[in-house]
Amino acid sequence: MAPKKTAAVEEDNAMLLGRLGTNLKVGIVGLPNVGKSTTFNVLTHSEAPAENFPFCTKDPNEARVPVPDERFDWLCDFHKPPSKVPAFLNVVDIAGLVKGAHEGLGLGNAFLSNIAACDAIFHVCRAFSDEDIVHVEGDVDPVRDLDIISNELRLKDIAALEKVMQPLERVALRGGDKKKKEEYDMLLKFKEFLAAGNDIRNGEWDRNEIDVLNEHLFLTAKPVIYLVNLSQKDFVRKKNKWLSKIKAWVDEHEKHPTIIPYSADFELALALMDTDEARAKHQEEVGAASMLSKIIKAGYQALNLCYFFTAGKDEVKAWTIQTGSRAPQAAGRIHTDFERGFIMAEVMNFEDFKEAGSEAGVKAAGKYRQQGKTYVVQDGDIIFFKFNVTAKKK
Ligand SMILES: Nc1nc2c(ncn2[C@@H]2O[C@H](COP(=O)(O)OP(=O)(O)OP(=O)(O)O)[C@@H](O)[C@H]2O)c(=O)[nH]1
Ligand SMILES: [Mg+2]
Repeated sequence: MAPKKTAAVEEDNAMLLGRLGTNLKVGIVGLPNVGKSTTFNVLTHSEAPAENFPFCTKDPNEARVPVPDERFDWLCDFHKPPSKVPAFLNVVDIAGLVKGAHEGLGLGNAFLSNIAACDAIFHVCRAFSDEDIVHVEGDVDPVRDLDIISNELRLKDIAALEKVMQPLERVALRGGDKKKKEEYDMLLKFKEFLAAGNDIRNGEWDRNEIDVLNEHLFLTAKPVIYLVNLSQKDFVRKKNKWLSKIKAWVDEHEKHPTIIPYSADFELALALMDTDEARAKHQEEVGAASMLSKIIKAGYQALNLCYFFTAGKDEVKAWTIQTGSRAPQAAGRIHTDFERGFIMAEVMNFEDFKEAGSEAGVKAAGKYRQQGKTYVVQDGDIIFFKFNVTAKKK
């Protein structure tokens, strides 16, 4: 059962675009045959089909991947518990999108509904040249491809808006119903914003507008991380003729631009090696490092998620919460009783714990804190909750 939100948290989250919750997903989106499934496989250690033909993926593949965290590893090493539970990122591999998808071309609308079910997007864009790998547009041009994908998503949002505006239109134009007119005008504002080539996530919206946007969860409201798929060679030498053009495109289009250059091929080569030692040796020899951790962490952050730890000799666990959650809501992730009967959170900062080497040491240093209901939990806090189980249900 989803934990009840406290009024304070609802207030804090009121200005955020997107679904609330902790079970959120990132979808891998891009043209057909650009390396989406290969990326999905290396990210999640899966074996989804990733063959050299467009529309190899039809139905979405979904998997979860542990979020790499040195603090978590350190805590596990320290406590050596039998149970170790990291945080997870849910990733969905989606079918390729082509020009005209919003009108049903390619795999069209089914595919777009798979994106709608995600909360953020890894936009994979092909910047590797390989004569043998079919490109649906005939040649490699990632900037053109970025335009194609972002246009499709916008056109789909415009079509969705038109659908909700249609029944309101007559009422709005007659002007009798003030509320309906206001709603219509707001939707029209969104539509004009999109039609001018902007994505919803990059707009400045007030509280009322965000409420309405969150009723519709438009595709272009989802945060996007641009993953630029390079050849192994270009990735290793950190050079590719498209990179600066891609960066310019993303900087021009995004309020918070995030681009991660990587090579699906390089990651696959690493994945196929037998041991961690072999992987480490290869990375050192070629002078390039795997980007998977960075990609996973960026995806997790784009979902506006973070985690706190509970740590002891039985278990070390990372508990996913929405960034900005307060202590009772975080407690509710563990058990609803913890939220209902919340008394206080005893909190240690990870670095303080690492430095002191024990709870007693943190206490002696005066850094063991007792926090109340309004405390905003920080990423990586180590928490012990005190609660009263006899508290009445509200
Ligand atoms: N040379 C090279 N080939 C790659 C790279 N990434 C993927 N490929 C190849 O490109 C082909 C398509 O890869 P997929 O991962 O199936 O691509 P996709 O985007 O999931 O394709 P669809 O599901 O058809 O949309 C496969 O033959 C991959 O081996 C890369 O970085 N370099
Ligand atoms: Mg695929």
